[in-house]
Amino acid sequence: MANNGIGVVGVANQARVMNLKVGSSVGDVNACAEAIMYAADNGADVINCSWGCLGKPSVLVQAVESAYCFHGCVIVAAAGNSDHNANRYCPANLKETITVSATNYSDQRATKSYRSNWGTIVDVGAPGGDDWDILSLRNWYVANPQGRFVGELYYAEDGTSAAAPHVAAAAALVLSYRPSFNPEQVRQAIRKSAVDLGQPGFDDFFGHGRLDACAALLDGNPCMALLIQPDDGEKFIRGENETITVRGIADGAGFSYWQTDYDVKTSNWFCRELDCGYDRKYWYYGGEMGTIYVSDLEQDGEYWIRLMAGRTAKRSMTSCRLLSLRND
Ligand SMILES: [Ca+2]
Repeated sequence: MANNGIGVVGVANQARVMNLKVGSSVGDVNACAEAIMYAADNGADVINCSWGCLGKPSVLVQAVESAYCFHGCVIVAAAGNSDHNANRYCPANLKETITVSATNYSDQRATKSYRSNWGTIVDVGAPGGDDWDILSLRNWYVANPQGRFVGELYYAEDGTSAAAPHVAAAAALVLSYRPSFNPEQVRQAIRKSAVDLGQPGFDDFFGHGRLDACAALLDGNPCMALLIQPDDGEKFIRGENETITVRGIADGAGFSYWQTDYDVKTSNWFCRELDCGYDRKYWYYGGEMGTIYVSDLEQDGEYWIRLMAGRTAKRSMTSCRLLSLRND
């Protein structure tokens, strides 16, 4: 029961919860994949993954793709707490998942107990606490690290594992309000309504901003922008790769244009527009949206790519990816 002065309450407190155990202190990647499939097969609308592993194990990739494509599940993933690029961790690094970094009480990056992961793959930030200040139900197998038990039943936690469920719950609210939304529309509604923090516009740490669950319910027709190629963090080698093909999705009600551009990662602006020769007034669904010629990239290192899709420049959605170019 909410608002009775006892314990904690979730963001979507009327959502039904399916708990699936995939390990104790350490999970097994096959069990994680099986749990995702079990949840999808048994009607879960939203799947929260407050865990991750290195790389992109094929069993996880397949489970997430299947849950997303065939079951229409919204899948939320914690970015991780290692102060690394989140594109190293699965399922945060999969294009199907909504990837969540952690913010603190002051809408800043949490730094006291964990340092959230970051990167172009981050969709939004959400409250993840700082200095063990998110109250959660206690796991009975856990000892009492740093005295973090609160009373009999609760446990003080923080990190992106605490941040991701806020977004999963907001996704449940969006779906309860707009049941016809597909997972991509839910993601775009959450992104578009997020409160911009840090560097203006999309940035490496807060993604599109900090979750605003109430505002996420307001737009019934968000435009969609999603880059699907190249993969975030994909590496290209000068001499071996001559071109880099960009593909993505641009769609939505009232959609009127899309644009792709790129620039060196260190710059704040995306100033090199990709001229693809296609008509940008029409929606795209996985089509080619431009080609980057490696010979046009003067220096080796990291580059951003951005897709904007929308009704007007001020009301556009963006999707960003990172690529790296090497010389060997
Ligand atoms: Ca920002």
